[in-house]
Amino acid sequence: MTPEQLLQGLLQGTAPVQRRAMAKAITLLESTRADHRLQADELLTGLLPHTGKSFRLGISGVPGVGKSTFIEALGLYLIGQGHRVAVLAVDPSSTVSGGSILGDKTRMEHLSVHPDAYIRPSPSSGTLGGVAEKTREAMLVCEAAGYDVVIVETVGVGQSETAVANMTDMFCLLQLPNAGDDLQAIKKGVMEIADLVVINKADIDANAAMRAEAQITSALRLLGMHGRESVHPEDHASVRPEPSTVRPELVDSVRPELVEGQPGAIQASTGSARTEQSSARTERWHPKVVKISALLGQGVDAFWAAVTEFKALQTANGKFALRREQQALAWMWERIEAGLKQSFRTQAAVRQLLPQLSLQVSQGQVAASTAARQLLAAYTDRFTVRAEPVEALLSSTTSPSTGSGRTGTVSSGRTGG
Ligand SMILES: Nc1nc2c(ncn2[C@@H]2O[C@H](COP(=O)(O)OP(=O)(O)O)[C@@H](O)[C@H]2O)c(=O)[nH]1
Ligand SMILES: [Mg+2]
Repeated sequence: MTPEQLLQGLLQGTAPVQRRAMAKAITLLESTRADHRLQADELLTGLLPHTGKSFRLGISGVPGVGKSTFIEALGLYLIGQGHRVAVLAVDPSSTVSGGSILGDKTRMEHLSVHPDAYIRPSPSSGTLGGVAEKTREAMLVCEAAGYDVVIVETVGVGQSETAVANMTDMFCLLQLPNAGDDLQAIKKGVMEIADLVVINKADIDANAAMRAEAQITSALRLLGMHGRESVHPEDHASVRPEPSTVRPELVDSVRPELVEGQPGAIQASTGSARTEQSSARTERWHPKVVKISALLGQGVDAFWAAVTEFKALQTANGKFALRREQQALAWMWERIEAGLKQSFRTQAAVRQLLPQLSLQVSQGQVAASTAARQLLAAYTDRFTVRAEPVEALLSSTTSPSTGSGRTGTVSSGRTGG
């Protein structure tokens, strides 16, 4: 199918045609072949005007916390309310584990076969950045096909929570009502990026759930109090590190509402998800805590009420659109940086220089910054016409910029770049 045919299938196809088109479109987007990538970009450009109308909900939590059980309950609840629900996953470890969602389809027994639900496992290869990119693009496919709630699930692997928070409108953290579970989340910096903390399995021990609620509520208040001074997101939009290296203190470069946390403000949200929102227009969202039992389907309505409240508030104060704008720009830069790094590492002159310079740097013979400058000069030289052979770079530390563009010569004998 051509990108045009895929697009038609997505937008106008009958239900079975649309499902097939979605699967094909996502497979095309996940392909790493260069010719596929061109078609994929054509498809994305065609899709874009039809995207953005869904609510993007991130859900994270340790294995066993009840994500799949909860998504089953929530998905069916939302379908009951007339929504169409897509479930995607970001799991960079799924190559090993075989994919989180696929194995979990048994826990999403009814949702996975429901005509108004679409469930897709995590792309099964690549770095976190690559996996997140594919999921983000799959999200656009789902939106174009008319799914108005897109749930992105992640198990906490590396920085996958941050990646999911940075591609969704709201990020929810599922917690067990155990003492200590919250500490893990705080240590990992995940609590900080949660818009809503959900205590699951409240049915097992109501008292434990209540204690967890109190603990997490005060933890959220502390995180708010110790929030860093306001950093304007635009400052970071162009210098975002790769997700794998994002430091917790930078994660809310797209989360201004969390940076400006004020002491005490969180109290308004303690316990109940349904708080007054009298001055919504100027108010900021303060992360809340809700207790549920995914297994018994209890508290799903309260959860969704909190989500609805969040969405209304964020829309009224302008943060909803702002967050998406910043996500799109941050995403662009993240991909540019990843692309540049890849291009740099595979460039012939760089590959030629890298082993020796790495050795020299590790042995203290060449300063790291000098080596970096030389490598960058060798890399940028490909864009200019030079006459000198690149070997000159190795012997010269004074004028690296006079290196060579004759990478064809120097890379002979080194193929596969
Ligand atoms: N008692 C109780 N058990 C639950 C609840 N939610 C999930 N479970 C159970 O916890 C286990 C792990 O759930 P699952 O949804 O697979 O967790 P995931 O790994 O986060 O996707 C399963 O045995 C579920 O039946 C709950 O609210 N109460
Ligand atoms: Mg699961």
